[in-house]
Amino acid sequence: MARKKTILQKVEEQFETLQVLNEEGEVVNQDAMPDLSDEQLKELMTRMVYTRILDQRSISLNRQGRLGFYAPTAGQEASQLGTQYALEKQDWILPGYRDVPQLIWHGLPLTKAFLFSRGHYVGNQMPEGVNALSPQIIIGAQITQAAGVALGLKKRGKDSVAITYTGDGGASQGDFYEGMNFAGAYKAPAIFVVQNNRFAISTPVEKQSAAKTVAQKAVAVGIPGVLVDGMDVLAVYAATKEARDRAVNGEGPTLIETLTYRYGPHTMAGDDPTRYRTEDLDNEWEKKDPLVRFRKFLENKGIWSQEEEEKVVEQAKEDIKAAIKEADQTPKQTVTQLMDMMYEELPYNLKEQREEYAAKESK
Ligand SMILES: Cc1ncc(C[n+]2csc(CCOP(=O)(O)OP(=O)(O)O)c2C)c(N)n1
Ligand SMILES: [Mg+2]
Repeated sequence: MARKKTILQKVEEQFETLQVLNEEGEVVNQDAMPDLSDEQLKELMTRMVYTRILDQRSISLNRQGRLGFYAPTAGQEASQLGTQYALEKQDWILPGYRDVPQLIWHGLPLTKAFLFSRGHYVGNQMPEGVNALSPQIIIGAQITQAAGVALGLKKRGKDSVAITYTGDGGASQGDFYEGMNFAGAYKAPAIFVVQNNRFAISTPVEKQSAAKTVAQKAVAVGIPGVLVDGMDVLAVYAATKEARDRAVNGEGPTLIETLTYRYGPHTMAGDDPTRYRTEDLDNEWEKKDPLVRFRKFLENKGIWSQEEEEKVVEQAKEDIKAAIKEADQTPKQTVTQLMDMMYEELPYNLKEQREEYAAKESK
């Protein structure tokens, strides 16, 4: 006798992966095709190519000792830039440590991104008009903050949303549920993006949760959850655009899970992915590469060429060179500056230390 389907099964089976482009760059879901002009499609490709170069250069600069903390992004471009492209300038980004590309395309100058990597306070100061918090290192902490920022935007009657990013590991944190639950209850205009790259450092997603998808976790808090092919920039864009439209229409938050993969190590601090991932798995995911499939799609449309891509690569290299030079010329941060940035009023023990450092720095 066939066993009756459990409630869990019924819920989980509803989460099909949204895809617009298959691995060959062919449109497999015309209904979900976003309404983007040729220029906008090219802009998306430009951003992905540029970001891939930025990743390669950042890894080299880190190895040369010219950058500090760096979390590689290659493989995740469609998830990162497809979501960001659906935003408006007035929207707020609350990123995790791997989400520097979204900040850059939201207006953070490259120089500041490099200074952030070096732990320089200037890298954490967003320029006027760039609505973003600096990247969160504490896993999951930005989720509750995003719910709060979104509620603030709603109370002020702003036509904007708060978007936040975490990973498959972050989705196991208490903050993740609390933030989504709160935003759902108050219909706050928030978008929660979980970039499921299958690993939290070395812990595979299967050990993270018994749930088949992260997207289904939206059900418990009463908000829509969408599962998206995170290697397909058009699907990611389409899902985020819809989430943003819902949010500004007062319909509340959305959870988006993007299925993706990071090609590189977790960070440049020394983990070795060959110890927790197989070559077969790497190869399987590299076949899904977001740049390869989007390039095929654009070339088939006759709006992209190798020459065009070369220009983007050259531009990226030039910009990076100039930005790292500018970062090098930025005066080193002092201990007193760090203290002054942290406290409006220093506690007495730090006042003493500040005096000591001020004396040393003036020498
Ligand atoms: C609260 C907290 N616990 C542990 C860590 C250490 N840590 C840094 S990254 C990471 C894994 C996060 O994985 P995931 O959420 O999947 O994001 P990914 O790095 O894969 O993008 C952990 C455990 C931390 N930064 N904060
Ligand atoms: Mg992960």
